[in-house]
Amino acid sequence: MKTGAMAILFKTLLAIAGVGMASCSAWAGGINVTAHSKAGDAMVYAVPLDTPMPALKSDTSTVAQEHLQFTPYVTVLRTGSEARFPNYDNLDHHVKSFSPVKEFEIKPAEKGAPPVKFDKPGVVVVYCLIHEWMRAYVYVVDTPYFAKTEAAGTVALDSLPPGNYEVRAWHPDMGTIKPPLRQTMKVGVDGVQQVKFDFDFIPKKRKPAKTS
Ligand SMILES: [Cu+2]
Repeated sequence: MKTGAMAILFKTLLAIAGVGMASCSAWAGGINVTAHSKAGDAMVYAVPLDTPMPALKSDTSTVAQEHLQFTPYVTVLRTGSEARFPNYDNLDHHVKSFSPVKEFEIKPAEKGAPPVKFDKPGVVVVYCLIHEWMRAYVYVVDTPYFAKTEAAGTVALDSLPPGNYEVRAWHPDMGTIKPPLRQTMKVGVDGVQQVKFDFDFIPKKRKPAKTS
């Protein structure tokens, strides 16, 4: 079915427009990123090639189990960060990842389970062993500069220090084997950058949350 979707070459255009914000500060050029595509939930991240990486901020993400779905569907976080998986439903869920990047399990009885630390980069697929349709993606990246496209296809990466970056884009529908699309770009203190990514698939429509 994936090959079926591939047969129709659907060019999803992800355009990244960098707009310098030289007035903000001397060191942080910063860029605004705009993605024009039907691929919501695409992850876009910029890996600095020649500027030092800022220190890791302790920042805990939340992937809730709510209305028999994981919310959000995709989460991007920096290597070394943590995520909680609270259950907001009045019934049991059984959270499980088999991914080599981070294998973990939160059993139904574990209320208030501690956050899970993601210490390796890569894709983590999270399932519920009770409700087979429930699925979430945690995408762990070695950079603090990341964002996720909204349903409308827009995304913003702010405060990139000037320098050279490898900008990468990945979407859950690419599967866990395919590497992200990548391009290098130079970010200055001003000026406009354009990066385009062509996804050669149609993003799948996800089923709405179940209510019973
Ligand atoms: Cu469940």
